[in-house]
Amino acid sequence: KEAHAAEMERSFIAIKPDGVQRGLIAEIISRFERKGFKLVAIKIVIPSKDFAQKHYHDLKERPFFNGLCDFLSSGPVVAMVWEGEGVIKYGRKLIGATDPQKSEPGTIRGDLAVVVGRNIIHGSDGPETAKDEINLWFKPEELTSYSSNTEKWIY
Ligand code: FUP
Repeated sequence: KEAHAAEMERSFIAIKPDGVQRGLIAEIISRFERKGFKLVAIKIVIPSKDFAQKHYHDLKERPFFNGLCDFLSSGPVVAMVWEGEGVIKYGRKLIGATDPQKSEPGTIRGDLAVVVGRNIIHGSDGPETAKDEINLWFKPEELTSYSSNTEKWIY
């Protein structure tokens, strides 16, 4: 079956400052890559607090919002866009439950994190948030579109 890159689903995935500081960039990228998803955008940035508040605007009424935004803007974040069939939902599966105490072993948070305030990775939770987050973090020209040789063996 032929897979057309232009129609493929995309998700925004970010390695938070704790994941970067702990040296988990390659480990996390590797899990998405080995699954068969395709990396179409990547950069490392230190978001401002204002930017972090925009990213987490849905959570602005929550008691942990301020601390969460301080944390996200405390250091470098690896911002990425991953592409593939079902990448939004399955990406969440790879990531695991929000609270690492409840994440299954085998998931990124289950294997690599301990507490909810330091859960190392973010992934879009649906098609609308994926679009919004990709638009917030990336300019259109930063998103690539390419076919890879392995795809004919994945799809
Ligand atoms: P998730 O989509 O799994 O990242 O979870 P949420 O969007 O619900 O939460 C976003 C971030 O808020 C989490 F990654 C960690 C933080 N958070 C807390 O610090 N305490 C909580 O009780 C819930 C979330």
